[in-house]
Amino acid sequence: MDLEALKNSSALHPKPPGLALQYGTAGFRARAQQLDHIMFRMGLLAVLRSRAVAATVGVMVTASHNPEEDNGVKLVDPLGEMLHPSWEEYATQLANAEEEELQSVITEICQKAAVNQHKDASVFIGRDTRPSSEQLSQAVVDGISVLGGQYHDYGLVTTPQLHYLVCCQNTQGQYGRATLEGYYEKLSRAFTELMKQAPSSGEHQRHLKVDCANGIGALKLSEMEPYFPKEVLIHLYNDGTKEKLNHLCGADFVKVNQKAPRGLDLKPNERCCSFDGDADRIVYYYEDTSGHFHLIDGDKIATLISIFLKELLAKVGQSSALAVVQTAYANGSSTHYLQETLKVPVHCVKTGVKHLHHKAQEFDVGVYFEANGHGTVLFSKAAETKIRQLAKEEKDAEKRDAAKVLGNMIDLINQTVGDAVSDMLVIEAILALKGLSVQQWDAIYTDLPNRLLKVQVADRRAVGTADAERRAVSPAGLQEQIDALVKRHRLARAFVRPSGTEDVVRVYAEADTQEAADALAHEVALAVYHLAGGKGAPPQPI
Ligand code: G16
Repeated sequence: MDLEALKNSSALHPKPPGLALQYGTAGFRARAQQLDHIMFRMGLLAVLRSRAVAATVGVMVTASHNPEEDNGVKLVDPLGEMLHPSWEEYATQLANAEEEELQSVITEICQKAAVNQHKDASVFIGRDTRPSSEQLSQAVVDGISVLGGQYHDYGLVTTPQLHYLVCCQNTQGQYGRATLEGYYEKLSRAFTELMKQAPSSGEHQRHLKVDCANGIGALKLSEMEPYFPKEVLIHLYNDGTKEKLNHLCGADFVKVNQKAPRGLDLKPNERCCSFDGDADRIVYYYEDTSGHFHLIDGDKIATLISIFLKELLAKVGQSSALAVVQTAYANGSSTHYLQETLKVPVHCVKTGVKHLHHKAQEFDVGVYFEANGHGTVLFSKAAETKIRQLAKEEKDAEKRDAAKVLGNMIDLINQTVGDAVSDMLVIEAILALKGLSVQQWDAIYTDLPNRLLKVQVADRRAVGTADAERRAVSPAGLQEQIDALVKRHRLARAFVRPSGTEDVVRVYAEADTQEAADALAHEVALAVYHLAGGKGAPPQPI
């Protein structure tokens, strides 16, 4: 380590005095102007991580669903997973070290994590379309360079594309080619194969309206369009040419507000979807002829995929292979349908795809989705090998065909992380293959009415949780109040948790009617406000 060079380079990316940030649900998030030193230091950390694992790692500059003024950084591990939790602590330590401590913190991390400073380091970099992203990714480059790491800057990419590229690089091309063209070709080849099997539904052309949140999804979908089969027509809205990123649009806006995004002209019964700012989440929706908005969120996506995979797995003799992973936000009706009707085991883990991904790895086929539309499917090596073998060698035509469809599904799904583009194509293929309309999909079960709220408090860490975030353990008395409030409503459930991406406490409530869900959410929000040091005006009734 060239200490003089480190000192000089770090001085160009100074840490604002007193600022302390935490590696949260998906990396660091804050106002863009607070992040220059964080980016430089995450460049440093990426080099250390790459040396520790002797592989390429990724750094994605994005704040995903947050407002355009924010930015953030997510680190990607060698197989495209989120950064290993044991390194999140190092990330926080490095981010918050004062200038004079920087070198000793690096040395300490190297000792604790057995990093050989003389090894090669390789980092892939990507960024979203925020105005601040280009400069911040230059700070990442500075951090990588000063520690002698090599980097490849892919520039504007979706977060899942960067995860994919890192995985391809470290599997020597087994997962695919580490280029955007390789990504487009792999996904579109599998999608085209699947669409060839779809019974003609009378709908010769399949139209889908996509709200791109004024983000990177628009750019990348346009690049991919030439690869799509010609009967699939994707219409892009909110492509970033007119409005601000995530402003009144995008998957998070649609999910939280349960209404259509601005900038997309919604016609009755048309199938539409929204991506988030870095295209790793997707939700579907439509408006019926009476103008009623129907949200089809991550839970319904998980359900559709599970139904489809379960049928195919039964055909190839692997019916017990499937499990679903959700979080506390999963609608009670979805969990009930999956467990009681579909008879699939369901597991609940803490918010954050890293937790869902980890749990899903325990199964032969692990479907995981957060209600907010972030998710994917993981196939174990053993399951994939068996499926590929059946697709090639099986004599029974029905079994062989089912294995072929599963094989194409494996190629179409981005197993490294939730991917709005890949998930969209998976859903479009399933709807076409099963001959299902968006209304029929929506009708598989009826969501319990629910409400999500945010409460501003002085320090969100005042709220502590347990049992996969379903119970509050602090501040004292909060859980007792929630329990008492829940008892006043039918089919009710509520929980609170500190956000890991925004400076708020989140409140979720569901009940038998929308009025009851709204009232319960408001009552719980007030309890949080009073017991956890609420800031500003108290939460207002909905
Ligand atoms: C990130 C995480 C998701 C999480 C979301 C909200 O999404 O990747 O797993 O659900 O933040 O987290 P929180 O409720 O802690 O703020 P994204 O799409 O913003 O990167």
